[in-house]
Amino acid sequence: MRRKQTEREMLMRRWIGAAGLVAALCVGAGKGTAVAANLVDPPVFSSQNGVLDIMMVAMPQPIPGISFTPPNSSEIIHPTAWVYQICPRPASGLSCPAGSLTVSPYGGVRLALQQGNTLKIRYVNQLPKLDPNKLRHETDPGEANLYLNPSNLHTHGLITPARAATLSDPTFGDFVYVSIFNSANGIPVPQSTHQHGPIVMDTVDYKIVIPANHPSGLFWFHPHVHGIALNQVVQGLSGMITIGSVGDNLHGDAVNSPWPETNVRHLMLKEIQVLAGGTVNFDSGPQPVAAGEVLNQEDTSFCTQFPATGEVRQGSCPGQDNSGSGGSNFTGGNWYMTVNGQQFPSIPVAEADGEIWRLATGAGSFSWDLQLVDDLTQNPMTVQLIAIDGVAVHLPQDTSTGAMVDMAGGRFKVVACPDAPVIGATVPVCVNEIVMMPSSRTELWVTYRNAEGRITPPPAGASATLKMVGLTMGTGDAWPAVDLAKVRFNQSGARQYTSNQIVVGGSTDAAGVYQQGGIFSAQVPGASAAAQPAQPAGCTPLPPGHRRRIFFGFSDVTINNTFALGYEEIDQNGNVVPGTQKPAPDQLERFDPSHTTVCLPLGPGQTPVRETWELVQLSTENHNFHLHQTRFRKTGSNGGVVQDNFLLGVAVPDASISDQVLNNQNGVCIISQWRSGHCASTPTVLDIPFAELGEFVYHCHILEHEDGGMMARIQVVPSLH
Ligand SMILES: [Cu+2]
Repeated sequence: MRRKQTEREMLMRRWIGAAGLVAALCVGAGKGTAVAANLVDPPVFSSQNGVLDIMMVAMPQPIPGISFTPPNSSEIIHPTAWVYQICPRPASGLSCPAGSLTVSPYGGVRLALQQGNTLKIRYVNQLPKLDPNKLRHETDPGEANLYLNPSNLHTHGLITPARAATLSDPTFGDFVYVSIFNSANGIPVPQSTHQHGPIVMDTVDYKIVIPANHPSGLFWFHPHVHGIALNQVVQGLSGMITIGSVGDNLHGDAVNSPWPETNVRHLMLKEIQVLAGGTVNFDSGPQPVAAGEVLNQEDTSFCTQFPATGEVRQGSCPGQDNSGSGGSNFTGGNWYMTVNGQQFPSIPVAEADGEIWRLATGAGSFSWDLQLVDDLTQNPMTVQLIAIDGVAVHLPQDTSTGAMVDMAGGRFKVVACPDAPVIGATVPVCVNEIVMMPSSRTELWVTYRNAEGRITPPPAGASATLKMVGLTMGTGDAWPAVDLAKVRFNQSGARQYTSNQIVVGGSTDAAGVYQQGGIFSAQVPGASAAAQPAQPAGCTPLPPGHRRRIFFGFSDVTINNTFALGYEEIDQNGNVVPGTQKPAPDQLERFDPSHTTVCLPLGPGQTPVRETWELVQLSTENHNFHLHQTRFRKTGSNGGVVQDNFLLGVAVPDASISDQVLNNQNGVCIISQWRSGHCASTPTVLDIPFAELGEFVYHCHILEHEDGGMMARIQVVPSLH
């Protein structure tokens, strides 16, 4: 049974834990075999006296937790990931000193912040130069420098300004348009079109102030340079951020006990394709690859989607030969799926009251469909859903099961919560299957439950397998099934927390952020009319009753990989406002960083603005919608499910245009076909508050699609009044 720790003890132990992780992984790697080690939480960097001041060096490093043996070889290869090496910021220089305060785990770290803190990061790019023939977007407009491997940082889900550096303040806020180049790779050539924004050599200082009224929750960070975000995230660059603590959004019995704060796990799911050698097909044609090389421009058909009869996949699936259908031969390679950088770890659940699991994904394009399958019955176990995308799932008691699923965009399968009466006018949400598209976060109460979902002491030897059960994205990618971890329920002793549901909700929950003083209600800090002497042309408030409509599809339906977005404004009667269509009527466009699609001022007195957006799917492949610097909810779900990525359904073209769809791998309609009823697709309608200034983006978070152009620029400016 795990010893309970006070918060103070946990703070003191965090650095020790960081050093311990590195040591544990090295022991396993030294034996040259996969070790079923217990899952270790990511190393934690906590703010001190209101500030977290660190250096993050993006750099290559072998993955100790993955031991790959190529075919016909006894050699053990630890594939090279790109990791963030992190340390407290040194007094000078651009490298972290050797020692226990410096960590660089492939599995990622957690930056633990509190409301009102300042996150200061000296970000250093030491990533290697790339082979242009192994990149997808080298010939796209403005992407000629991508082989130099520029990077930057986005703090996903944080509600903070998207601030560029100025002469008076050389630090950046959460600003994705800056590109940081490693000078060792050569000097980038400025582009005449599609220039991303500032080019900076080697290092940038970020200063991200967490508002005092920022919601508590689980967030994450990753690079966001358009055209190469997929490659960098897939090769390992991501980590977690937490604001506040789990208990901030729990109440009832839960806060009167040291549990659950002391029984929290953080699980970062990552996946990486490792090649056996030979040749692999890239957009440029077949290219030689080395044994152990990482394929960061992922091929979704690397493995068969489901294992053959009797095949066991523990943390990886074997590469298959696709050469018969014109693809690559991945035989001998492995696609690894890890938790905190560990391949198929054990997770002992020993606390009588169970544990809170906070899951994040460091995925580029990969979507997980997760179940915790009881090894004895082979049935998915019931867990209580605590939060999604860092927001407590606090639903009114009259919320129907169907409404829950609808509000959440089909992100989980709801089942009964036995013996869990309504407490405090909220209903618990129990689930036994969870879909996590790229950028999703999910928080769960995991404790042993029997086949009926009832909490009960586990029988001796009870265990379950955390499984990715396989997921197909409409007519798009088919992601493979792989077992991720073994969970052992060794729970004993008396329960201290005796309720059968955790009551979620708190001052910063879905409803709290809109109340007086909440981040979507209070005046926006730092905004003033004086700071904005003139509005950008056309930057006016959306008239009352009007909506913005975003189309998800292709800029050219005859060509694959031209992912794009369309835009129009519609009036209170649902009619298109003439002249608002971008780039033009019936057209979609690929991301152009020099082109602002949406601009809006804050409300009178520099207050947050709420808008209604409609998302229209034109593809028969799923996408998910993400908008920086805020979060959103489906209209009609007041106080309900709030999130920062939303799974879009798929378009259903009718027979008159099905040939066109069949001829296209991903399937897509054009806007006029949707208008004329030949492409059935119900808009997703979102209520979106804007409470931060700056220039940022909205996009599909499947990074293959984002890099391909399914992204657009948005700007929020101060009000003139
Ligand atoms: Cu997409």
